[in-house]
Amino acid sequence: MAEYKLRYFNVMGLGEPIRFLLSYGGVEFEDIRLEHSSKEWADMKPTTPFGQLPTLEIHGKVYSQTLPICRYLAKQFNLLGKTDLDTLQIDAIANALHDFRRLTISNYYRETDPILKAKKKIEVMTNVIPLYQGKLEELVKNNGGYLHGGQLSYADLFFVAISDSLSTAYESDITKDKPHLKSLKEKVLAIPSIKAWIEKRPKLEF
Ligand code: GSH
Repeated sequence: MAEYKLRYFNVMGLGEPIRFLLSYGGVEFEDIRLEHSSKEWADMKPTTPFGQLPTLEIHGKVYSQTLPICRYLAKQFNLLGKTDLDTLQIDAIANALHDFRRLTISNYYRETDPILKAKKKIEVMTNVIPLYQGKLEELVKNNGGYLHGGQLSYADLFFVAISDSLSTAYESDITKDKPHLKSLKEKVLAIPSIKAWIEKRPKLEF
């Protein structure tokens, strides 16, 4: 029986960075996917730590919050850099990526009111996406092909894990015209355990 159980909805979303990390670490996990409007989720919601998913069950105890879960796994797999200051910077980048996804996917792309969505689209396309694309490209350019410290960290895995969702909202490849980001993405996708995960995961839009 898997000692790790990831519970999330049937989208890449915030579950995907955790799935990437578990795959990277070679950890067997149960990938439990719920439907957002299901009775199963309505019944489960009040039993979760803060009423939301993802949660990761480890040896029978349920933990919540994407970034701390990623950070915990990153520690196990040596993806937090060399020094405490490296870790501070890697955490900051991962947190910024979490914000980038929230502003682009949760706030704009999943907006159901068409008038509001059109308004949010202008802000996201003209301000949010160019800002994050530019900042991330600079980081990779100045850090030897990784987001920090010239070596793979969980921030790199986080970026690549959310990049397909970002591309869906952007209606184009999120690494388009950003050669450093593009090559980072290719490098991460070439890691054998990540490659194997991509091949077996469900094919989804975001
Ligand atoms: N701070 C949480 C994290 O980073 O994990 C946010 C989690 C979150 O926003 N979860 C959403 C959710 O559970 C899906 S992406 N929505 C369903 C609900 O609130 O009922």
